Amino acid sequence: MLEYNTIYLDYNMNDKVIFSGVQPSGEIHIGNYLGAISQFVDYQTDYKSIFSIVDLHAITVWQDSEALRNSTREVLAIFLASGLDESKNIIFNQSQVPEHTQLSWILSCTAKVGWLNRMTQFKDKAGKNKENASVGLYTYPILMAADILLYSASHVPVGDDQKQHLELARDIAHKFNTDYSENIFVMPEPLMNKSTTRIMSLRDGSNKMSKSDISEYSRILMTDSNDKIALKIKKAKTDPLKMPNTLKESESRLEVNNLLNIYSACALMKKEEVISKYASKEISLFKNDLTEVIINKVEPISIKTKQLLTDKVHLDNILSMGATKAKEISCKTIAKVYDKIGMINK
Ligand code: AQP
Repeated sequence: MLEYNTIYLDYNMNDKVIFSGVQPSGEIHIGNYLGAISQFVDYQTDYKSIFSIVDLHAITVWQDSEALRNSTREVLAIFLASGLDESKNIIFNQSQVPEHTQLSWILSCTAKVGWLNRMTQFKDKAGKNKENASVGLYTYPILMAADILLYSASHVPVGDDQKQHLELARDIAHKFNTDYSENIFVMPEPLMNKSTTRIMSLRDGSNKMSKSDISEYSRILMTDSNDKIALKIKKAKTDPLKMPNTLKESESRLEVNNLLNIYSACALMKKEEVISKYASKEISLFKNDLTEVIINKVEPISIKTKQLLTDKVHLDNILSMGATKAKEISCKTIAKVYDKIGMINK
């Protein structure tokens, strides 16, 4: 049986608390790792951290049930293999804590339709076919507000694409607090990623690397074999020129720029240093070195992840214990909220 510290049970509103989620909507790629998971590992020392595998968000678009179960365990295994400590943080899958959906409903009665209509991510994700998108995809930002406010998160790591959703969470919190004349919810602050770099698709430097991209050659998975990584980098789109000499030149060449960003993030080297190391060299030479740098980062995590995935019972226990921890906090928030809005809840 897993034992957990109880330090989270007593946290008060002045603590620095982080909430962040990853959707089990496909296999985790190096963009998810560099843009989010690797940074979670740093946050866990300075913040009380709650990391959720947000399966309820994932089903806003169709998910095969077996694939969803596998992805949920895979995200957890990658969290652990990357260095997240399940005894120091709360790590759980969202659907095991029903308070997320309970609060989401209440907040959907606070938020205004006009606020949701402004969300650009819905427009991007639903595309031209928005009449056929799920209602869940439309109301997704309200569930995200519930995720954050349930735990009095003071900080939320956000990339550019999530800034608008965090603003909405703040608007909802402010309106609720004002409507009921009490600061029930903590106002969450954005925590901008240390590296603001978006990792882009290996096939098209103007689209972000994404789990749901139809081309498997658009992304490096955290469980790819070394040969697969080498092949994907070899096939990665570039241009016929030699490597750029300056940052300005690099930024005008989307695909090469993206590969330089990946190199810089994996090797923990300033981008300027990477540019000067490879200035005017052949792209093929740079690609060989990049492959090595990526393998150095991915291989140890991949090996550990695969080991962890052989023991599903252990992984499911971690999720269940994390959910128990999460519920101890979320139940208190729901009780306060129910009381405030006049629900009889004995
Ligand atoms: N390409 C990326 N570069 C940097 N960071 C990224 N993140 C996602 N893609 C990149 C960050 O990873 C975290 C988890 O993302 P998510 O699972 O919640 O959803 P997402 O942003 O929608 O990720 P994907 O990979 O694009 O999945 P699908 O295709 O299912 O939508 C977030 O912190 C995100 O910023």
